Amino acid sequence: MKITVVGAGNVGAQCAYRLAQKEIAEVILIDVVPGLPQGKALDMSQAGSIEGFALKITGTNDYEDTKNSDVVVITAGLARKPGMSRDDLIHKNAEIMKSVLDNVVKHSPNAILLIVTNPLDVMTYYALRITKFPPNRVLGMAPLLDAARMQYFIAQTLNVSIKDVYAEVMGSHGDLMVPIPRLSTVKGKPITELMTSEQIKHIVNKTTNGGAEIVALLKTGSAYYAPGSAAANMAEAIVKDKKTVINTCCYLNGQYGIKDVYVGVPAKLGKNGIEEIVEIKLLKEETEALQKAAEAVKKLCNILK
Ligand code: TXD
Repeated sequence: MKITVVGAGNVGAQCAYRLAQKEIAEVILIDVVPGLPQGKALDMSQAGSIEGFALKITGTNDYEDTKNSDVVVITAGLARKPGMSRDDLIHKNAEIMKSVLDNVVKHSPNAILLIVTNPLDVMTYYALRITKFPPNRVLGMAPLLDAARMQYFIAQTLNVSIKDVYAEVMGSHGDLMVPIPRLSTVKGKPITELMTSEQIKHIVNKTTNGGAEIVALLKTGSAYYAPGSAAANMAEAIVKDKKTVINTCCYLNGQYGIKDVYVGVPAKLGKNGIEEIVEIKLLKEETEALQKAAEAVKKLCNILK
């Protein structure tokens, strides 16, 4: 198995490093900057001696080396600066995505694409249009990260282990994210039974602004440890054919009353990419929030037409 990570910046490098530690596939790290992926790949390979993994990691600027990849994770693109929304990145990142995708289609026509570049839902849709791959082979990473953030805030508020917390987060990766407290639990108990509505409101707010909080603190660049780990976990689910349900940015074609757009929903991931979109029974207001997010993504996608 071969996994290519496009973009050897913060998220791409963390993703490649986590993949190497998992020892599930050969890893290729590619970037436009000469030396950057080569240097990072060398550094990671040498860490193998300390961390106890032995796996081929290649850094390159040449797509020839990515040939016949099974999974391609795309992190190439600009990251947000303080005060910027994810949507502000749309034109520049679409341009970068276009050049990356042309190369990926040429060298790995059967790959499953895992998009990470922002604005996530729009870029994933754009990738589907450019590559003309079937929708099960084009998916995006964000809801898993958003759920991890919500899990962290719940664990902090209740003073419990993050490992005991499950958070349900759907919708788009932005202001119209749809965290669902009713379906978020600590060892099976909904958080709606464990905290006040004020606390829940605060957690929902913190989750929606989770990325911006880190951007403001870092001042240069955006989050990358959790995003890189999330992308690696999803790639692992695909390569190992795990059939595990992970909230994923998926192409919907009627599910949840939404058509021809990408938003985050639970999906079963395996060797064919998205193997099933899981439809959870939502309350009317939850469905409406999801549909509102989908409408907003659609409007942004139209900018790129
Ligand atoms: O949840 C999510 N989906 C996200 C998305 C979470 C965190 C970050 N998110 C987005 O990922 C972020 O808004 C950016 O759009 C991407 C990458 O973020 P990262 O923090 O890794 O940005 P860097 O460190 O600037 O790295 C980007 C790299 C950099 O090394 C560039 O040289 C490279 O992308 N780049 C390219 N590589 C290959 N091919 C082309 N054309 C190219 N252009 C730039």
